[in-house]
Amino acid sequence: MEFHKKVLVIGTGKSGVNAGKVLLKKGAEIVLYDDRASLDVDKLLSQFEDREGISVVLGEVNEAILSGVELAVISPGVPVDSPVAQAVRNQNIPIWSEIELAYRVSGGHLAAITGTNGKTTTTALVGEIFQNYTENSFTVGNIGIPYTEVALSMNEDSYTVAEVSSFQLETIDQFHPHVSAVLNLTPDHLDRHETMTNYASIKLDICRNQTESDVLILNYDDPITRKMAKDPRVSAKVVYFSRLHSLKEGICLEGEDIVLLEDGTKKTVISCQELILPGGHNVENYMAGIGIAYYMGIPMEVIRDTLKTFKGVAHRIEFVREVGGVTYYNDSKGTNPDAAIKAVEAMSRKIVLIGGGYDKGVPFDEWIKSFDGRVKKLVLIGQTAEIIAETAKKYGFTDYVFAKDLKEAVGMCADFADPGDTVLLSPACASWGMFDNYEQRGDLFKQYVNELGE
Ligand code: UMA
Repeated sequence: MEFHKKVLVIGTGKSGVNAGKVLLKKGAEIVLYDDRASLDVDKLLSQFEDREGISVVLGEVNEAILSGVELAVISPGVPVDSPVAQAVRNQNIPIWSEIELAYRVSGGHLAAITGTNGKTTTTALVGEIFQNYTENSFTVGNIGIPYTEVALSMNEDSYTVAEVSSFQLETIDQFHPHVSAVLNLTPDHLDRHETMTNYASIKLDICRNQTESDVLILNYDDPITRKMAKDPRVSAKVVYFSRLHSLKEGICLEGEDIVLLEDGTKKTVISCQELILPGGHNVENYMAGIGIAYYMGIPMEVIRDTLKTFKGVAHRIEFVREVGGVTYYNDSKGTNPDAAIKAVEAMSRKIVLIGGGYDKGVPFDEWIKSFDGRVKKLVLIGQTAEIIAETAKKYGFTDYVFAKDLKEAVGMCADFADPGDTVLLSPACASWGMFDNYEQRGDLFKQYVNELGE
């Protein structure tokens, strides 16, 4: 597919830059747009082989930037109701998500995973299974590697697993995975999607181009994803996984064993005893990963071998070190209350918890309720610190303090924690505003923890 067109690329982070490179290689002329007027243009352009065919527009949007533009490719972080996206729509110019562009220019076997939590771990697991099956495999998307970064290296034999966020799904068109999965749905990103109904609906769009020969994996234990099977957009075969119920078809537990039931036959996949990652939520991630890999046609032996060795991902309940009998865990990926609840529940010791960050407009009630005697002190940082404190007070939890930044928070935690306790960074909030991303927040946490004396 060639693009002899003028294309507006909205956002110049890693999605925008890689989308731009793909478009240039495919013969397009590109206009890079970013709302940060102060952006360093030389630094931006230094990421491209040469500057031919590229123009840059920064700051406020005016209609002139759309002159001759036939297509826009939008980065996930740019809202679809932002002034630039609205201007594009007003002129009836199609807007593609960066993953849509990648999908159109790539090929091969595609699995796509969405949901509120567990998608990075599940994507990493499926990616490792694919890798153990064929070197011609790719792990892309919200996990941190833009799909467009590697799309042109794919061919019809490639196996790709993409972690896709609601932000990326909002502007798909023909994006069509053979196996898709919606792992669970709890409040997140409501500042952008406004209602849970809208957020859930965008997530289910992952399957809207699938046909009867495709598979949609859904969590039976989650009331929202269970009901999705009835949505008119679902043409794919639905396969449920369940940790809490016995199923006639799908993936579930039989005692300690994870089993896969299909057309009246049962395959025992693995015993939970053989799995490395702790917590019930990880059993769900494993189950989803098994289903996705199996329906992508990967032999069960490859799946099983990978399950036994898979060690999870950085920043997700990641052990950092033990100092003076206190263990430190980095769960910077706990960017919403539900993810943070899972981290609290996975800890076996009393917790000194660091929480707070960017305000996505989600309630913190369930998170505070999950403390339930487990959290002995809460150290609050960021934009949401006051809101969290107010919620905590409502439930009678007053053991909180405020820290001016993450460094001070780590120091306070080291003082509050006694031998036998755990210090956990699991903020229940996005990192934006204080940090570039959750990786930077987690890396800094690990750095400050490693700087603590013995
Ligand atoms: N920008 C604008 N206008 C806006 C907003 C942003 O011009 O209104 C510009 C910024 O100035 C910046 C650029 O857009 O220059 C950033 O684009 P981006 O936010 O889409 O960031 P990328 O670097 O392209 O990273 C994106 C994802 N970021 C977001 O969804 C916010 C990354 O997910 C993803 O790993 C990457 O693409 C590759 O696919 C991160 C994320 O936080 C991890 N995801 C959310 C989550 O997991 O909860 C959805």
